[in-house]
Amino acid sequence: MKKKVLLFSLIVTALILAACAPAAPMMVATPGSMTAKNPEAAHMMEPITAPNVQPATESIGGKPLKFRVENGVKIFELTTKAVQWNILKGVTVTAYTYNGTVPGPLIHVTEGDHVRIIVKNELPEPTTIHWHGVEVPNAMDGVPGVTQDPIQPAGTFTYEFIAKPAGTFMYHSHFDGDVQVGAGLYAPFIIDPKEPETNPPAVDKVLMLSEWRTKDGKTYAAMPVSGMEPNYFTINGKAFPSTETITVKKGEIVRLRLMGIGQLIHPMHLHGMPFKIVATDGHPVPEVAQLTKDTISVAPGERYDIEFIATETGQWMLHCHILHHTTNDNVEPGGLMLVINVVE
Ligand SMILES: [Cu+2]
Repeated sequence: MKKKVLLFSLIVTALILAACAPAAPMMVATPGSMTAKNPEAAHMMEPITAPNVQPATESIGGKPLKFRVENGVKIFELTTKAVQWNILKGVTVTAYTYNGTVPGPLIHVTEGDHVRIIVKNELPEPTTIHWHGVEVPNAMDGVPGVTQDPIQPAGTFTYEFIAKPAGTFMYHSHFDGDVQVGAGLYAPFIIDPKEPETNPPAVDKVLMLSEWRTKDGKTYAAMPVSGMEPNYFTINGKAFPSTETITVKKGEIVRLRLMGIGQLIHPMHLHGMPFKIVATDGHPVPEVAQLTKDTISVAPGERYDIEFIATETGQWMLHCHILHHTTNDNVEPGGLMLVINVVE
């Protein structure tokens, strides 16, 4: 009798467990993801397009964004829009931008500043902005479907927060990020410390690393996916030799703020002079812990502030050491290279 009861309870337990288990794996959407418009092709496979895309009116991205002050609040205005962006002589991409440039304009503030950023969306699709690494209130974090509704085409949204901590940060789209960020919706965000630096570098540059895919006059969001691989690689929206040459006087301190905003890792190598890693992801590295290196791998989302003294005159290369990334559409030299010109 006892055996029968035991067998019966075992069967009941098994039935309950079977009923509770899901019949098929649950589909969990990535926050902010969007269903492909064309079920035959994932959204990332579609070219970047927008009606009446015009050539960019500016040729250099990442310039400081002007602001106005009202009642102690620094007010910045951003407009997301598509433009034709030149990455190299004879090579133009269709880019999604902040204010018409790649990268978008630099937001440069001081720790503790009250900032308000008014975003107007002139893209043909929704968007949001995430303040990458900045310690913002949750409602300002820019994740569609989680912390806010997407900003619809022709819509606006106002972000407001106290800028903290001091350091090297970025802002970028968080809506269809695999497409929109690759298409150009990224920019630097620098928060200076409240106490000015005692020995600021003579040269202080942001270098945002990213990738592009352009074929037959169409632009696609580059990604490490078969058929979507990049064929151009850019520093601040430009491929070598269209990248900026950084000129510095012998003996001066150079700070480079490397930012990985593409979808590939880039081991950036400096010729001629070693550097120290003085900040990681915006946070200062104590002096005793600062590694001396000549190559630093910058992964997507990471920032490294590196500093060196320009001790040797000459034209010194800074380039990615995945050497395919120093090509333009498979032709060397190109891509992630720039010259640091140390003069007397
Ligand atoms: Cu690389």
